[in-house]
Amino acid sequence: MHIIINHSILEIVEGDITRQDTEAIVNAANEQLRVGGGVDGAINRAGGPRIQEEARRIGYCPTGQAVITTGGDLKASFVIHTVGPIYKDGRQGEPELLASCYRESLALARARGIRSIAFPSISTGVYGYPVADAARIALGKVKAYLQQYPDIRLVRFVLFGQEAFEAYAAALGELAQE
Ligand code: AR6
Repeated sequence: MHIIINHSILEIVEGDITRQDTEAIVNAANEQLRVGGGVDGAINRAGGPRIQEEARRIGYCPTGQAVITTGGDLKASFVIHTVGPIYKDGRQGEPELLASCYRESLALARARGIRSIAFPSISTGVYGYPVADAARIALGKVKAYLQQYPDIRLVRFVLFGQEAFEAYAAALGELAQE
């Protein structure tokens, strides 16, 4: 399922982000950039130790920001690590911080000349962000970015499981109507 924005593709698929052949994939990291569970654990397992070695040298990433490392053994050349907000009640700046994750990840990709990128659903696992709300923010932010900067040609959301996919499909349907 996809929509076209300018000349770029914004698509959603159900699957495993570690298998994607986009130039970069995005990791849902923590501020310490220490290997955790969820998608972070999966990316580090599949990509091997070089990713964590570089992340360790970088050392820290504030919530809402993004840093970049090698993709190690992954098909993707780069991993962009962004730190989503831990969800409390939605009134502690979580929407703005989540939007910032997508904006900062795309800005970093663009600065490196990366033209295709895959995102997981940031913050909606261990960090507890309600997936329907997160989907609207994620897709809305990416759409706005691609409208402004057409040089990234493909943004793919790789959703883990049917529930996440359906939430993103509903949000993408809403975007397509706008
Ligand atoms: N491919 C795509 N999505 C995945 C995969 C995968 N292989 N595995 C899990 N997901 P989470 P967060 C989905 O918890 O909420 C870590 O410990 C998952 O189903 O990975 O931002 C970090 O180190 C969910 O929809 O990230 C941090 O401490 C989404 O990825 C903390 O978790 C995000 O879930 C970050 O929590």
